[in-house]
Amino acid sequence: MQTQVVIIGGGPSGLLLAQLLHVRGIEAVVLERKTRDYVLGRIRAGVLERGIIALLQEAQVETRMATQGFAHHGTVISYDDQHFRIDFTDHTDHPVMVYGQTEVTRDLYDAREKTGGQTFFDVEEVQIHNTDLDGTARPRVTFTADGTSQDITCDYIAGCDGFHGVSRQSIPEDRRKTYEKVYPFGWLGILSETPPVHHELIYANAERGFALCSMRNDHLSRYYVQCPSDDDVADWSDDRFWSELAARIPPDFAARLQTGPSIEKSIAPLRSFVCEPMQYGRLFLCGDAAHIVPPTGAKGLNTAASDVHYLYRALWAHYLDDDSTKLATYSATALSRVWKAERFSWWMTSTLHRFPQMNAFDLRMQRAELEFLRSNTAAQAALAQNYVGLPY
Ligand code: FAS
Ligand code: PHB
Repeated sequence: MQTQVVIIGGGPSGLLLAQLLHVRGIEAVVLERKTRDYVLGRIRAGVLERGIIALLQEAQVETRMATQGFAHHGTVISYDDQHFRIDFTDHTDHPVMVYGQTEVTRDLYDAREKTGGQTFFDVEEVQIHNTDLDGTARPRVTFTADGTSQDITCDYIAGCDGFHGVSRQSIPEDRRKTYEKVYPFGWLGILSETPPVHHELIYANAERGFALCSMRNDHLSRYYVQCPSDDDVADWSDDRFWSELAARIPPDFAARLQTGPSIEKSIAPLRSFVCEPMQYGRLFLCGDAAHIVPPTGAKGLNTAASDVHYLYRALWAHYLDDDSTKLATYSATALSRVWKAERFSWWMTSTLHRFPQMNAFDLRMQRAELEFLRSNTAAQAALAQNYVGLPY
């Protein structure tokens, strides 16, 4: 087979890139290791920055966001049983949109199917060939689908296959450097068909650990509590979860917490990770294939979107204007914003979580950070600008 772009990974990065390229008449083939239902079954991000919302519009994706999304103009932060609100719109003129990653991915799959673009599901043994630093040769991707071996020659490969994919590993080890910080805790998350405890998100720093109150809609709540990284989700009954959550949020919120059975419950590890560079010849990495953030700043999906924005514009300039300068500088351009998202996610995680090894001084520093945030307009503006999304 021949095509212009092979996209490895049918998650939000891969699908958004495929849709944007389609709108510009650029052909892409998507390879996804799992089934569509499996991909849609993963409960992940919940908050969209203005950038990904604009990209979905540019990709002509008919999202249900207008009817099922919720604009949030601020968030609540609590510590030591007190809480304060940070107003996004006051500081940035932008809200964020609460609309689950699952819904974004569903909208993208629906759009993909309408284009008739080729998507292979359940692929196995994906291998990348013919990539070199100069990008002289046209790369090839081999894989098996339905037991049949396939071989695609293309102009470019977009590695959108997440942290455990093949793309990053296909860059020779001596040509890539990785940066990593593994946090000494994870997030236990549940989904419950209960009304959210508050109409905006609550980020709570409590003596017993971090908690986050989020939602998907008026009758579907998403909650998280910090837990030891080696905890087993089987040890967390719903009752234990609800009592732990209630103990970590301010009493006035805890008093109106509506509990119910969990319909999804899982523990996600927290890490910060970046691979440099994000390209090798004609292979380009997007999203979790290149970087991971702790979800505290709601930057994972949103930073994948900014990578896609840069790669889409670079491919568009190449194919339509014969200008390959953006392709040559993709990694540097994307990494400049990636590192700012890494910083914000690390800062939110460091400020809101209780680390096992914190001493009395560390705790006072954390409280001073939160006191400064509560009392200083510039500090709140800085958080708001990062949270709604730095410009592309
Ligand atoms: P993804 O991992 O979503 O998609 C990669 C796709 O590639 C997958 O469908 C995978 O099956 C496929 N694939 C892998 N290897 C392949 C191969 N060899 N061949 C073909 N296909 C292959 N972000 C937030 O902002 N907020 C959150 O609350 C949040 N929670 C998260 C919880 C968990 C457990 C995880 C893992 C991530 C979470 N994230 C969160 C981050 C998440 O939203 C990612 O940033 C987002 O999914 C990135 O999208 P992709 O880059 O498309 O990667
Ligand atoms: C979510 O709703 O899943 C969510 C919201 C904000 C975060 C992380 C997760 O920072």
